[in-house]
This record gives sequence, structure tokens and C-alpha cells, in this order.
Amino acid sequence: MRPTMVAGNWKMNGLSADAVHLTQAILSADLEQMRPEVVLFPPYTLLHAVTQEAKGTALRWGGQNLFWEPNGAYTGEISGAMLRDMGCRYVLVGHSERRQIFAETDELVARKVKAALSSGLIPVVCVGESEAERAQGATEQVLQRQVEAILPLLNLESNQPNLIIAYEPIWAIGTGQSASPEEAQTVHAFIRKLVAGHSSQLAKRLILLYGGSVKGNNAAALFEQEDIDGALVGGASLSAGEFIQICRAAE
Ligand code: G2H
Repeated sequence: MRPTMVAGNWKMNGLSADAVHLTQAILSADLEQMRPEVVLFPPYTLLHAVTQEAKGTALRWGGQNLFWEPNGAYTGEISGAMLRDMGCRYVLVGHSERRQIFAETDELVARKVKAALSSGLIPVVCVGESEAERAQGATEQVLQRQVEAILPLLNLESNQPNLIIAYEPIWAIGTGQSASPEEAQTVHAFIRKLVAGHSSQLAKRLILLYGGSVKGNNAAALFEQEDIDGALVGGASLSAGEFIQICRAAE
């Protein structure tokens, strides 16, 4: 059985007091007893507050993005080493908001994944098709392109995958319209098959998260699917009660 993960992507939301309150409320759910790895992705400015609350607990945290250079004259950017310094275990790479709003290409995403890996972070690489691509029947083509761009970075010498993939159909993000469990399963199986083309062993062990309007009331049905190993949660992760409900659904 693969491990499960529930991750909260807070996006550009929250001030220090919100981070303290939300982290404390999540910690009150006794995460040690839960099966999924529970991870928070706060904005950079809140990493310190989350770290202060979560250090020494089962809760993990990560950055929402990183730059590929380790340091230097890159105003406004954050490196993998800086995230490690904040105790991060994970980093999101290639979220569709980064790809769409900040023009991140597959090539840039791959550079970031490489930088994350060499900093000792586990990249959670986001992939997903837009509404228009879906309507054109291009879902598999888009995913193949996005996934193939990062697969050369899989460490084939290890028997544990060095990255996580999150499938987030863009048409389902923040819209309240999640993919149905069956639709998501079909795509997850496709992604796992692409990975199996490089290593069947790693494909079996790869954690594949679903993201896009996951809520307390639809998480369990998604998690029942064979190839869905957890969720990357946006809007619903800003409510401790709802986020905990999603974590419990992954038990
Ligand atoms: C997709 C998801 C979290 P939401 O972006 O990454 O957001 O759950 O709000 O659709």
C-alpha cells in the first residue's frame, strides 16, 4: 500500500495570526495517529510562524515555489537552500497558477525540480490540462508533455521516488467543480503508466495527488480510487475543520 498525503496550499492568503491559529487548530487533530502525511504550503512570509507551531510534531511544511539558483542577485526569489533553512521538506513546483500567470514553461519547471532535488527537498510537481485543452480532447497529450519533462529527473537508482506528482485539472481549480473520482482515476492511471515507462517499480511507489476543489464532502470518494494517493487542497485548506475532515478521509 502506498503512503497517503494531504497537503494544504494556502496560496497568497493569511497573516501571521491566521497562520498560528490555523496551524494550532490542525495540530489539535492528533496528526500522529493519522495515516496520511499532512503538509502545509503557506506563503513564504508565514513559514516561520508555521515552523514555530509545528516543529517536533508530525505536521510537515513546504514552500509554494523556488528559484533554481542557490543564491545571488535575483531580487524577490527564494532558493531551495532557503526553504531547507526554514525546515521545509517539500516544495510545490509548476502549479498551474505559476504556469499560467507567471509563464512557467515545462523547461523552467524541470529546472526548478532539479534545483529542489539538489537542495534535498521533495518536489510536488503539479500538472493538469486547461478547460480548452480538455474540450479539444488534448488532456493526455498535455499531461504527457508535462510529465515527460520531469521524468528524466527521477532517480532510477533508488527504489523510492524522489518526487511527487499532483494532477490538478485547471478547470477544477477553485471552481467548486472537482473532477469526478472516475475522471481523476483515469488520468492518474495514465500518469502512472507514463512513469512506468521509466521504472515500473517507481511507478508503483509514486505518490499521485489529486487537486482541484477537493472538499470535506468529496475527498473520501476520490481517495477510494486506486491511483489517487491523497490531495493537494487549496480553498478548503484555509478552514481547519474542513482540512481535518479531508485528512480523516485519507485514513
Ligand atoms: C488547486 C487547488 C490547490 P483548490 O490549485 O492547489 O486549489 O482546492 O482551491 O481548487
